[in-house]
Amino acid sequence: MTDASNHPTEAEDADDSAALTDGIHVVVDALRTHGVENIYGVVGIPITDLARLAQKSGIRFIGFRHESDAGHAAAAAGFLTQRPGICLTVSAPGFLNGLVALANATTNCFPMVQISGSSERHLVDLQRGDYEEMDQLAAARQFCKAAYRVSRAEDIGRGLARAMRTAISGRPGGVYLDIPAAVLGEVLDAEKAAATVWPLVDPAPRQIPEATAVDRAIDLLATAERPLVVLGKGAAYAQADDAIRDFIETTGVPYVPMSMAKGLLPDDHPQSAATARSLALKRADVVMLVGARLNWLLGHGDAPQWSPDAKFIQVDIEAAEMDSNQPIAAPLVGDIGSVMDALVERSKPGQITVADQWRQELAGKSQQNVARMAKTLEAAKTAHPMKFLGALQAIRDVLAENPEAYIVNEGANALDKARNTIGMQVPRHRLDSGTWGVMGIGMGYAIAAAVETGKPVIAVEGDSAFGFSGIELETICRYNLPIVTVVLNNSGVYRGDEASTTSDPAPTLLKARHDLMIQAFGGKGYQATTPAEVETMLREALASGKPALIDAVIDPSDGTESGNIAHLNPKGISVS
Ligand code: ADP
Ligand code: TPW
Repeated sequence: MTDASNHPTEAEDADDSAALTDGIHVVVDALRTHGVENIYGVVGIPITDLARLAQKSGIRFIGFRHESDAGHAAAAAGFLTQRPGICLTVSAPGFLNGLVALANATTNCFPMVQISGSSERHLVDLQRGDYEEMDQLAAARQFCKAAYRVSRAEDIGRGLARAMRTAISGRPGGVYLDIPAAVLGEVLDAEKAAATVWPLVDPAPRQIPEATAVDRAIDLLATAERPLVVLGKGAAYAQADDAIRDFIETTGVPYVPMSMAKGLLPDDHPQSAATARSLALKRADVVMLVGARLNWLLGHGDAPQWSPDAKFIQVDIEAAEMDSNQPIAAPLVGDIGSVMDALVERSKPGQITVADQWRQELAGKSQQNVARMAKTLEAAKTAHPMKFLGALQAIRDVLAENPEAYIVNEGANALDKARNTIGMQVPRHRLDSGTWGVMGIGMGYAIAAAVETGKPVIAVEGDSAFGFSGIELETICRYNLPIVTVVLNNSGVYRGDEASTTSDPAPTLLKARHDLMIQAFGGKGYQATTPAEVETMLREALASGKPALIDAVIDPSDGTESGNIAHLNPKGISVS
């Protein structure tokens, strides 16, 4: 109905606006339909209103200082929840900053979706020099599991459905979703738009292994004299904790956990061969890999780290992973929960046994290693200046009082030593540098762990590692998250006692007061010079439930270059 002057009446005005929507609204609708609770990102053109609307609709938007950190947070959220973590970035530089995290998530098999705004297609494609111009889709493709672009607002629902399903199904990974500014601004009929958004049915279906494949693996394990299970972070991700424990305990097979699989069974479990790891790998004759790849972290399965006669069983959702390094005698393709259930169901009682001799061999070596380590640990408790192991034992003891707390860990020595010193009691409570050995995950992972679980987090950081994401202390304080960052400060990338050969300083670090950094943002800063101080301060900081940072001053001469992986440095002509 119109009035005499042919202008719409007020009622018609209201009807019209109710009947229209735009790309931004459809994106938020789709995110809500997929049950997204948190978005990690950095705002700017063209996604600021998208972040605002998401927040208004009840989704929590965690605004970061750098997209790489936001991306790492989304990846960690994916690992912890089995739902793709969402990272939102602006065009070109913001997109590229996020891409490191998307690639890292893909490498680690964590489900995540990076949604990025992008500039005007008709300008980008002719390289006419638009604001933040870049062919983002082409750039992203090689760094993630899949990359998609939505070119019409009516395809937003489809694009999100496709991105979410791809990220989470099969081997999880990172997916890129490009949404040009023009699509975000496109106006469309609200009713028609609503029909373009749909939820996913069974996005990560169980994948049941073939009975013959299960029997083949059981038969091989039954012939083993020295069987071994290796648990990887895929096993942690799978959330099949009971099935894994059931299989390990009913068969009695010893196991070693990869770093992020620690806590799947408590680290003091009698079947853990972690303290006899080298011997276990070298002597095992049948090895069952559960959600762990035979990549560099496991010496590619090669001798002499492994027995040249070892036979491998591999449990993995990705069929193409089989034989990537060693012949796999018994591939078990399926999801870990279904495979472990099938193994328990199909093995006859007593069919898989473990000889006392093997158990004793491992236990003997373990006792030897633990006794030798005990002396080093004891000495570190009183050493001054403080050693890594002094501070780490203090953290270990406080964590034992707070097993629900999450550990995030990066650095070189700070990573190797913390992994071995800090025992985990609970599954999926340790997040670290992972498959790439990447620095910079620290604050992002810590923020995601706190946001997704509401539980306290202890970020154990090398001082160099911390610097990659340290500015996110501001984010931690802004959202008042229960994160205690402990900087193991030996004033160096690796060691801190390197002298310069020129007038410029050595390429390491200053003796810095990281505790003052958090004070700038309103958090609590501590400086600790003894293990006893680390312990008291950490206990107090955790109890407060508020952001804190402990700068733990470590002997600059403690630690080695590259930590445990110094052998990977190329050997040419000596520089020193
Ligand atoms: P780690 O570094 O701890 O050894 P990796 O990252 O190398 O572990 O291996 C993880 C493996 O787990 C990947 O090959 C991945 O395909 C697999 N995976 C992830 N989720 C599942 C699942 N639900 N079921 C089976 N395999 C899975
Ligand atoms: C994105 C190379 C590996 S470990 C490390 C660097 C720079 C820091 C080691 O010093 P830190 O630890 O953290 O003080 P510590 O305990 O040994 O003193 N850039 C990226 N990733 C990696 N892995 C590097 C550089 C590196």
